[in-house]
Amino acid sequence: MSLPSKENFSEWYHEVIQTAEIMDVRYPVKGLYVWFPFGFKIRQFVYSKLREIMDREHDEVYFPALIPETELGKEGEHIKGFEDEVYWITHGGLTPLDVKLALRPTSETAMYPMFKLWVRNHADLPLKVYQIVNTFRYETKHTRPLIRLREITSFKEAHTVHKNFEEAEEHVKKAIGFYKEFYDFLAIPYMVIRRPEWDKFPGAAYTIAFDTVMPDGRTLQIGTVHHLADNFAKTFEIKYEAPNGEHYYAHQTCYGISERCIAALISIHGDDQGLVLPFEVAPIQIVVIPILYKGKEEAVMDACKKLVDKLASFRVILDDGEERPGAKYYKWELKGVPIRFEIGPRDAEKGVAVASFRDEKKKFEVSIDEINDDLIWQWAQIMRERLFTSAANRILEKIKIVKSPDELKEWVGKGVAIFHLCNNEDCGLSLEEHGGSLLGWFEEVPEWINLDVEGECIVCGSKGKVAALARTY
Ligand code: A5A
Repeated sequence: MSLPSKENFSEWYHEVIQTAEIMDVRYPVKGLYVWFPFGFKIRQFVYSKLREIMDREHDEVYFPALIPETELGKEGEHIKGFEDEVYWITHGGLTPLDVKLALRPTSETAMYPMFKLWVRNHADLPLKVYQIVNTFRYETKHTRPLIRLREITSFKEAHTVHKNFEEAEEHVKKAIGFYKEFYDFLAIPYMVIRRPEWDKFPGAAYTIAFDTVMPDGRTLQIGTVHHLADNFAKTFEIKYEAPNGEHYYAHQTCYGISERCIAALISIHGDDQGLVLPFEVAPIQIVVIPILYKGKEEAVMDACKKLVDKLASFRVILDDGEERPGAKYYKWELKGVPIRFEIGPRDAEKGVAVASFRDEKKKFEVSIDEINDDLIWQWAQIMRERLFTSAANRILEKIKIVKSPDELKEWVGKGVAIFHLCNNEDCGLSLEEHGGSLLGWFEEVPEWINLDVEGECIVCGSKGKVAALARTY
């Protein structure tokens, strides 16, 4: 069975998730999905990179999944933002609970009462922790596997505590750097955008988001970094004693990434044949396919085995099954195997293999003697750069610089509109009337978008900065 064309992105996505065995969407609860073994392996490789980045500066922790109503409700803005989305546990068996327990929608209110106990003195700061856990949100917008879940299974949330606003702000910049490194590794182009006031994280001073552009022109928020100032510290009494003996409220940050990173990975690099995965995160990195002809089997199999032995440090498969080569190509293309080698009788004689990369259909010959780890890693690096460039080029087709609200109105629905906008709320809100959401203002305009930073607000003509508006997932 072949996949729908990626032109019909929504159908393509739904099919590829199921047939490439990422998620089984047949679980009988809305918004909850099952990871297949193959999908879970992708998750493992993607998240081990995220862990590696986090482990450099954070300690990993684990906080409980249940939060008492009394804690969840303490920070006014926070609970206002989440009250529609919380799942409640009201009973233990048949006994009603004295205090209702929330299934964590995120863990500020699980962690911060404990941070109050952990932070006493300036020497306890900065405190930097993270956890990778499941969280629950009763989402009312259309649910989709990996994109909008009611059980987010792979929620990486980091929480930090600092002496003052400035130090927390320095850390916000660092967190943005961590996320850039992560998405560069996945070859996913992103925009780093400061959300407007009305769209910041409930309880935050400000929110900076990573947005990418999906093949249908809608954006996907693939991570957020929040400066919490001392809002939660005041609520949860997180104070420290300074060297001068005075007590001060701490300032905090938090930042999160979910399995949306895998949704982006699949959607942005995939094609009509299926997954296209960067080498490092592919569960199978290399496949070797013998092209067998009667009487010449042994020489071909020997050459294949020799090659597979040389590639022992990678996740490599020798596919010597009964299927025809075409069926094998099809199967491994669907799974996104980055490098394929074929060896037929004449190749075996010459001591070469025919190589091809998943993202390029070109085949080329390479001498088996010349294949080694360095060469493969070189290819992996080149492939990542190629994936990034072609993703950025496709995304650019979905981005338009607009010079007026009318032009914006024309374009919304097709993709992302980029323009200059002042910081007057009315100007931003007036644009949302044309459909789509104001994503906010670029923290820095990425090189691949190539646009002047200064300009006049397309609504009122006063001084503006580069902003974006799009329909979002
Ligand atoms: N505590 C902070 C970090 C927090 O919860 N931030 S957040 O609400 O913005 O979520 C972090 C990231 O999780 C979002 O940027 C988004 O990429 C992802 N996310 C949020 N809701 C989701 C959902 N229902 N399904 C999948 N991913 C989701």
